[in-house]
Amino acid sequence: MTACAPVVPPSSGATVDSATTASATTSSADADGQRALWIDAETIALDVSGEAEEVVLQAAGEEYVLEDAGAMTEEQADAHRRYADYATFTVPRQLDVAEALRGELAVVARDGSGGVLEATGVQIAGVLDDVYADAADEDLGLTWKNKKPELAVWAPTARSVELELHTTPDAEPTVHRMKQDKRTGVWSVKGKKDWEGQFYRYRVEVWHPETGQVETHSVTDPYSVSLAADSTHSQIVDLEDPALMPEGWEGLDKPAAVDPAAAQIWEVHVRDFSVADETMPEDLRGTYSAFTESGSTSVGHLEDLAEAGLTHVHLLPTYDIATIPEVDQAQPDCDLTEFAPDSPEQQACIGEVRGDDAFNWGYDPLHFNVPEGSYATDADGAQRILEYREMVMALNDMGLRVVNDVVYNHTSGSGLSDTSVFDRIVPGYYHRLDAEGNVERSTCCENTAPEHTMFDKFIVESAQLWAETYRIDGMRFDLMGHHPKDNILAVQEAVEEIDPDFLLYGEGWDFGEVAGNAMFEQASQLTMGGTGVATFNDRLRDAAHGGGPFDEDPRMQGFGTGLWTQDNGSGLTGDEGQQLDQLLHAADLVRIGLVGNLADYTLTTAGGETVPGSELDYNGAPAGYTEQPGEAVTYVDAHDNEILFDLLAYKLDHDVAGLDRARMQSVNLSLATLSQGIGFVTAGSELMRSKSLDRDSYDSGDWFNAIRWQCGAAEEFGDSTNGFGVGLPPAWTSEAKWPWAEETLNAVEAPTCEEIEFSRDRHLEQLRIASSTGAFSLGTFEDVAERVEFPLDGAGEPGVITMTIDMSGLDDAFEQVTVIINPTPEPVEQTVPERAGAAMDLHPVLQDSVDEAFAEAGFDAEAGTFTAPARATTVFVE
Ligand SMILES: [Ca+2]
Ligand SMILES: [Ca+2]
Repeated sequence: MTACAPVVPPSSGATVDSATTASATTSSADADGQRALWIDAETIALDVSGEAEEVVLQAAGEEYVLEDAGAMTEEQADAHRRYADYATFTVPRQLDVAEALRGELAVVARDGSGGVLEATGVQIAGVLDDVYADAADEDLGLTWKNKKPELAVWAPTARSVELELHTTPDAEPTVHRMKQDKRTGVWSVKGKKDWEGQFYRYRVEVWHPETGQVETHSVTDPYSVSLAADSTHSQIVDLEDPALMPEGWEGLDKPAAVDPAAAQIWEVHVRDFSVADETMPEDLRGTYSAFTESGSTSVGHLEDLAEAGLTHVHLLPTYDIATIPEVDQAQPDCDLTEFAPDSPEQQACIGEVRGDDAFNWGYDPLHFNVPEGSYATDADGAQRILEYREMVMALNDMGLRVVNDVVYNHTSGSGLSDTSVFDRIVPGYYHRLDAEGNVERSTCCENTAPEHTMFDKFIVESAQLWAETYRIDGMRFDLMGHHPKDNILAVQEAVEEIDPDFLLYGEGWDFGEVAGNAMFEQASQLTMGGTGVATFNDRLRDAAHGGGPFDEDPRMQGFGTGLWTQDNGSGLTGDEGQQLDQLLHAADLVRIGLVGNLADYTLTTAGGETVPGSELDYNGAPAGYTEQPGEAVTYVDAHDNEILFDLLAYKLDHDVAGLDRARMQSVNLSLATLSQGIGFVTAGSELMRSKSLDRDSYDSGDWFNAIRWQCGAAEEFGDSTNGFGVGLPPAWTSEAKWPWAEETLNAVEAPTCEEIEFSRDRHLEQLRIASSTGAFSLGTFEDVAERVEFPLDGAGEPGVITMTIDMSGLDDAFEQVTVIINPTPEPVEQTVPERAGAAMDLHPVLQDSVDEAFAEAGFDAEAGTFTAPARATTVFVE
């Protein structure tokens, strides 16, 4: 559920100088926290009950008596839902609001005898949005006019802002005045032609609540488009410069549009993709440029996937990341290949250097509009821009569209920290504060506030920049439920102007301070239906797995892991009767998942009830919540939590071995690939990729993360075929699971190279089946409701799903499609009387399957009986 992990500050490559000067201002005796909210130019809200006789604002060394304005208006209460019961007070007209906002503020409430009831600081986001509303229409960051750069930064509370210009990052800067527009709070400077290529920072003098003092610091530009290595300085670069565009970029033929319901996504980390590929030139391993190396094993595999029907490559974060040093990266100081499969040594050795090594997932944004430098062959400056575009172009040329994982819901730092960019320019504005004035951290990190005008604007413009200047084809919003729905819809409108087929999806989880629409209407699973923005579908995922990602004991079984049909002896699922009940409910959840979790799709449950998806229970929430099938991202694994092979290692009975383990991999992946929703698979699961049971590999180094392309033959990566048994998973995320990990690493064998090839071939077959017909991407609620049926409902063989798709009149490929999903250890017969007399055949792809078990598949036309092999998804067509 959480997409990010605790951030380890980089020990090298601090981004900016720390505060250089500070001067005391008038201080308000004993004021603590920031519990007063200045919500618009005239109004301050405060949690005081009736006994306050006098409430005053202390600003600029003066005290102003506030007039009691009673309860919040309805509009105010809606805009500030968490504080709807606060009292409001009117700010006197003689107060110079702009001036007051440049210094320390305190609100003091006193009772009738002068006793202090409350003395606290003031949150100012609301008043800034009101007073400087016009800033929303300004161009910020770097713009070019007649080949001359202009720089603009919004800093309404700053006392001064100057531009420090450096010919190189190490050179002494020349300092240039910036002019403030008092109406918008924007400071700007017009540059000369020869500023191009130079480096800069803003020298900001601003009162900061963290120290209660005026601080002067040099800060990079949040709107940076290029950076020096390790993000020490922003760089003045024209993204339209032809030197930063690969040959053919302007005339690039984008792949044809794909309906979301037909999208097949492969989620990959830039470094994992190629760092262990020995056929990749060494200097390109782990880089953007690796994707351009046709002829390498990794790219050849991607070409095979594309040819079979993969449509999108989803890249884990590629904006400027705070936690990967871009130069001088540390290496583990030991021979990782020499330790035992269940040893704690590997993770211990990686743990020593993990803060400084080249690996992190990257859920710790530093600059949102610049590609990360460590993935470029030269981290210093604009080379990364060119190489990023070359990557996009290479993927597009394979017919693959590119999706960026974007993490606007938090930043790496806030306050005065070295990784704080926004908050050193407009302190207290860009992050979401709690009632005390502390930054909310429910995302794991410093939660941002997209509900504030200027961060909403930033996100929309950032998305536009990636869509327009990097020509990406989609975005995945990390913890999208932490954004207002309006913010995501504004992004959608903006990117669709650039590309009407831009794909948008995100994590629509509902938790933290925003949960239940507590602050605004969120962009969550239950609110995004009908928008065309998809959300990850945890319902099918959990039903297939059994249990949930946060179980203490990882052995709980589900639909795809042997529940009831091959018990693993963990004792977690009760007696046989209880197991059967759980299995039947899990199968119901998988069925609604196969149709894209449509709220209004009607199905008959195992209990015999006929209900719409919205009334099927998922842990107390509605299982069905979408309006259109393409609004569900259907998946059984992702970068978060155990990868599929490891999940199966924990959950499947240990006796499942050899090809049967590969078959279980494929039958689970088929749930994503052959669903009506968006199909989503994490890279390498088709190759039985393992992370040695690591459930959160965000900082586990290349060793636990890399895709092992040479099946145990890449020297530096040891002899594990797939990454299984390369040590106990890292203690910093997985130590609590070590007892089970140790047992599992010893009891389960890593797959053979032949089994891995088998798994890959089976996945390619399933992609080919999905792309051979429109049957698995009908695209609309109406077609799905009319054409997809589960004729045996919950009443067939327990743990087996039979699905029919009526394609008459829809495509040239087939009239009828019947799918038997059978993760059980036995072959099954499923009789569908309606199909009696039909001429159903095994799908042509399966007639040539690498799995000889499909030879046993068959159809008895007289009775309408399908025979399907064990541990397989069998597709019949007419
Ligand atoms: Ca970086
Ligand atoms: Ca690291």
